[in-house]
Amino acid sequence: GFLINVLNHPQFLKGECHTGFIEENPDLISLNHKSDDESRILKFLGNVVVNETMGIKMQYDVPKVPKIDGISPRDLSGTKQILDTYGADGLVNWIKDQQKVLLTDTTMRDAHQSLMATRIRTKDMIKIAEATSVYGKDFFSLEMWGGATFDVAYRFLKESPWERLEELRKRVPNILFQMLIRGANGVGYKNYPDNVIREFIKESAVSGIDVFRIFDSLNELRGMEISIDQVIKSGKIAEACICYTGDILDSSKEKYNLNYYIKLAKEIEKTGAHILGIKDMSALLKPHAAYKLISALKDEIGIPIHLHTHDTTGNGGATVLMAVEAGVDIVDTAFNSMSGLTSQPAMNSIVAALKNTERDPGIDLKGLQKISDYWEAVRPVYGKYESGLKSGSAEIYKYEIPGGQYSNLKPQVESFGLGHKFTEIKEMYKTVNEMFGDIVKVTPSSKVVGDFAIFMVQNHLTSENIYEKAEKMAFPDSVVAYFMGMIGQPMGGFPEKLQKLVLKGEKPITKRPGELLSDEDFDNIAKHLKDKFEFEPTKKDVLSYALYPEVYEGFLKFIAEYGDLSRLGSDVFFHGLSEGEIIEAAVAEGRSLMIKLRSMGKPDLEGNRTLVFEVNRNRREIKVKDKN
Ligand code: 3PY
Ligand code: ZN
Repeated sequence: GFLINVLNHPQFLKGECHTGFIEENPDLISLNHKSDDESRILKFLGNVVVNETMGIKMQYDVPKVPKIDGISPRDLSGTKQILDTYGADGLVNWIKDQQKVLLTDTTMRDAHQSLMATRIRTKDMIKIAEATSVYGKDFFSLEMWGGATFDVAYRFLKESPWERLEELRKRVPNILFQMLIRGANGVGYKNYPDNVIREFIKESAVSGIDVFRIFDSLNELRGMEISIDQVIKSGKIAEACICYTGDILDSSKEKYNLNYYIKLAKEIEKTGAHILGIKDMSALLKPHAAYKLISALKDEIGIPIHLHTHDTTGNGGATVLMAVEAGVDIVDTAFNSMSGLTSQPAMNSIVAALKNTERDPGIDLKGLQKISDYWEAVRPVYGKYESGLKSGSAEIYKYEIPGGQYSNLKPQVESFGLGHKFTEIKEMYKTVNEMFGDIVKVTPSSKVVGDFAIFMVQNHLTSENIYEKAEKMAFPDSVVAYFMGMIGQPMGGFPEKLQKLVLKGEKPITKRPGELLSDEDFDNIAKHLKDKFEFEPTKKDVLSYALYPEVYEGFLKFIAEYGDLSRLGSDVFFHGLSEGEIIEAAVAEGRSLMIKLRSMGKPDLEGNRTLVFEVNRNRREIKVKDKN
């Protein structure tokens, strides 16, 4: 350890070692690492206990991992082998040859993004990965990356999304991995320079992503073109989306009618995209509209169609079945215990419904049940992130709020002290959409509308009084960026009067933002990280910083302070331990500590509490500041 540490030290690598080098860098001595692990984890646990749980913790069952009966995922041949052997075009041809409807499981991405604020940790995914590769061997793909998972992994879970991808890839060699990328907004909330998008796609492909579902939050083709081009160049599958909004069954709504979608789909096909995605993020695609839309698209385009919807209204299953009837090639579903409400429609139920029909997906239900049972047992640990929604809501047709945003809006609204005004904010979301000229609402345009709605309610603004009352007010950053044209141009343009009010004299852009943003200097980022955090950053580290500078630095600081907690059980990570409880804390590869919380003292005059632990039977005392 010691020699390796010295050899990898940035100062050593730069040839800056003088005689005081080792004294100045005590962290080099790996003997210290052992006790460091211990102090860091106690500091983390102490903080959870004192400032979050007060030592009160429910009992959580350990989720049972189903046996795979001696089957090795390595021996299975699935869609991944088709892509790797025959290439993107070969895979597309294979899709077209299928009579059955193909399934994507979204459990590890959109399902938990939409049900529990994206909080599922890598550890809980890895445990079920091999069983998923066996019992889900006939899936088209697993959507398990992208969207909000990248940000949340670093920001809240303090783990690397790249490691998640790579660890899952090792365990699931047979099924295509799919991610959601927001076109020029990457996995973020703003447009990034073109070279960031290109390098991010390249690196994601190398780490294991096969299918890139690409969309633009305003349905602008030019916001997707760089991504589509790079995915094709990387030899992977480009699934480009139309984001569905409005209601094609309602002839009084003219802006987003059937012709609008057909025109967009044809343009998408011309880009060379392999698959057309229909992204129904807010569950607005009613069952008969799905039939109408997909039947029409099947007549108009030749590439396969992949439907993504949510069950927010309770009609999601019906929408999927009508789409299947109309000839859709692939549909998104989630294991039953992770489905429904703001998540995707229920996979097991859809598989059962299609048994003995022409488009039977041909998947064994007993195996699916085992995986679903696992996730059911995982969920309680994440209970505090669930929305509390108990039933589907037909109101969503009126509000047009995406699944992920809907479940997140309540806590967001509460954090502004406006919890009692939730209904008012939903109404305002609708009003803001009208003020904006009726736009497509999906990350990040949905966030702009949400931020604006909260701002309006907070400041007692209405669509009438805003032009006078808000003349001197600074609008939220996301709103200013939107009206500057920094996430693109909405169909029909910006409402001029509102744009002037928000921009206060600044001149908006009409070009594609990527044409104006200068390329990111990756070498400069690498140097910055190396100097500040004293490690050799990889391309992935540099990209993480390029996408989320503050979040990524926060992650590095957290790891330095508390250690790598990715191996810790989720019950301990989220709920600490109760007085008297003994836990086994895995702190490093092959290294665990037996930790018991013996007692928690009362706050002293400075507000510190003394916690007494036992670590591998040795008494350890620490002081933790009580922030309450
Ligand atoms: C995302 O962009 O994360 C979404 O899931 C949008 O629907
Ligand atoms: Zn979605």
